[in-house]
Amino acid sequence: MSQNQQLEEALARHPCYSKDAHREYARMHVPVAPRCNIQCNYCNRKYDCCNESRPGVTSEVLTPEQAAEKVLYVKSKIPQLSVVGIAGPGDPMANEETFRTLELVARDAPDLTLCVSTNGLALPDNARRLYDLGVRFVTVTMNACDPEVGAKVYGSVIWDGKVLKGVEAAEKLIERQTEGISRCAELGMLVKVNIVMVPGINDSHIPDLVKYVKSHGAYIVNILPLIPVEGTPFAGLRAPTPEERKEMMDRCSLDARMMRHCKQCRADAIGLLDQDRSQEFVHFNGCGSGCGPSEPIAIRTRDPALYAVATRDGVNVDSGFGNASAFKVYRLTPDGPEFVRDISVDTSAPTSGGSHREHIRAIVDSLGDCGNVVVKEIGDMPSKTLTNLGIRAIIANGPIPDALQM
Ligand code: CLF
Ligand code: SF4
Repeated sequence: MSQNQQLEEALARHPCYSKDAHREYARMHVPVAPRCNIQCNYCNRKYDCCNESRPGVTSEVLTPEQAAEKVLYVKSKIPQLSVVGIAGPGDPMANEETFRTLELVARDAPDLTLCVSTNGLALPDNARRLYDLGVRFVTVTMNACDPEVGAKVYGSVIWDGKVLKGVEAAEKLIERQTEGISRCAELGMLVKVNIVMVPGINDSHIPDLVKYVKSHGAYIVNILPLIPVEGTPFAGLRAPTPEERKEMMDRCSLDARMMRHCKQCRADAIGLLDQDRSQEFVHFNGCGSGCGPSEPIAIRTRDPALYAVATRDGVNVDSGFGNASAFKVYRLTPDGPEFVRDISVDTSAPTSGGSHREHIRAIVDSLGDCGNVVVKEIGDMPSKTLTNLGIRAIIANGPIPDALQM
């Protein structure tokens, strides 16, 4: 079968890209990507990325190995499964775990179609990599092509180690999104552009935006309604009415193909678009060794914005993971790190010998919902344990503010 025929066949079985497929074929999201590189004004990081997900429900975070194993398990239970997507809970391109997951799923379930959804900031650098991993369906959420409008939608963009804000942030994001869309389209991938319609902010700009993304290679456009979320700058704004949204889609359908059956699903959604079955599988967590499903266990939700810093003097990152006696927890915000709490570790358990594993376990348990740990050094075993639990280990030294500048 030629590559074009393969793509057409995958398209006919993609429940989001093809309306006819959505009652017959199922998709599964694997939540392997907790970190994000921008801040949208409608997003509360406690929840899933709302560029492609319904906010208000947090997902568990899986390791790539757990995700690949879960895919095989779900595939055995839902024969209509045709697409595996990565859509959060943060931005897939800001998480190396995305690529490992795609690699594992492509290896273990080559008949499934791979799909990715991103804010686009890191897409240009990764388009070829995605293509080489077999991804042919990419969604970019783009809410403006005019930086003045974009500045109202995005609080900040982390670029080249700096936090950009306002028009400068929007300019950079738009430049990268445009390049990412073009590059994916040139490679032969089908690009869907999601636009979050925010009345009074970007609604009057949407027709121009649709023309813009179409001219850069978008295959289909999905106009999503804003869902105002507590604790965000857009909490007090209203969602567009169904009539306003329909009118916008009708108007824009003259310029681009419109998706009209989106369900704004969770980053761990599973099943037909109209019939989410994720709760049936929420506690599935294979052992990660590829030996098949193990006993279901609950996975603690980690907050990707929380950083536990190993420090004895309270000023510097000065302890290795295995001998840490105290951590300071910070939340990383666009305005810098905010202190959250202290953690003291019970150091009575031996740090070597047979009880070393329990000692490490005790430290891990004390980290609670932290998605990241910053330490001077870490051994192979604890590092693997953290990875399996969805906690990122960062090696750093010296003053805490310097270590948290990422
Ligand atoms: Fe997932 Fe998105 Fe792929 Fe579909 S969802 S990554 S393209 S497999 Fe689909 Fe869900 Fe709407 Fe997304 S209904 S939120 S459009
Ligand atoms: Fe939130 Fe990042 Fe997704 Fe924007 S791209 S909605 S900030 S997780």
